[in-house]
Amino acid sequence: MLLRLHHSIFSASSQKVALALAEKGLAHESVPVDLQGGEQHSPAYRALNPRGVVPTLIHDGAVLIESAAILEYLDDIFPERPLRPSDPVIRQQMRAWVRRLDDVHHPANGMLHYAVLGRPALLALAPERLEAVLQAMPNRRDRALRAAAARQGVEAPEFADAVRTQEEMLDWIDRALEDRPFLAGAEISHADIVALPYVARLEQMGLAALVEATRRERLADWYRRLKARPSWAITIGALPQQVIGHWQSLGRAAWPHVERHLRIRPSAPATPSS
Ligand SMILES: N[C@@H](CCC(=O)N[C@@H](CS)C(=O)NCC(=O)O)C(=O)O
Repeated sequence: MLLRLHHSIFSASSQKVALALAEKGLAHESVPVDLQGGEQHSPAYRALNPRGVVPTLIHDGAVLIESAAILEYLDDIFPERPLRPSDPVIRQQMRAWVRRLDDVHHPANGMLHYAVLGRPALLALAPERLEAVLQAMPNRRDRALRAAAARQGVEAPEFADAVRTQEEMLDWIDRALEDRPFLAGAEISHADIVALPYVARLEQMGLAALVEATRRERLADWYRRLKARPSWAITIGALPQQVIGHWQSLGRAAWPHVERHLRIRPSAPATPSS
């Protein structure tokens, strides 16, 4: 059994698969893909993943793409330590969560990331190089969002939408936890694993107050419990502190632009917790 994960430690989609592998106790080989250097568009990588995105998991030679589908595959092939509820209704609810997070919140997370954290590097590129970076992205929606992040940053209408969308995600999570400890029932499942990287990214961007100081107490408790698991420590929790510190200072500078789009303003100042 050989599992090889082509990924970036900074990518939310990669983190989902890394978290699932960790929760299931599956050893794997790690192959970093340099997203900033454009390695995702190299012919060798695009032969594995035609959309030029991470992650890609290789299992005994089979090439697996799309993080949500990879999570399903891992539970099909390695049923020990299941990450899917056995009740068909709750399992359906879990899949609805995953779909919503992927379709709606993933692009919003990317918009926030690139408008606040990735923009300085994009603007440092010569205009022709920036254009080439954008044109290399085969998916039109991804390309349009990246262009808006680069050209208008926090002033882009897509940025305001993304802030509201991620705030809505926090509300949805908080509400779902009213009668259950995890998003799809009594145990951790794909739903929690897919949501966690997006909540973590808000904190890593110095926006922890959105999670901690808005009286979304069930959300804050869920987040604390997930961060206490060993799977966190070896994935999202292992990101270099130097990078997180840099992200938090960029996030602090962007805070006024985030705050003005919020429905519920945090009750405490947006001090980052590291
Ligand atoms: N639906 C895909 C989305 C993958 C995705 O968007 N990956 C991002 C990182 S989180 C990426 O590789 N972006 C490439 C780029 O920035 O050019 C999945 O879940 O696997």
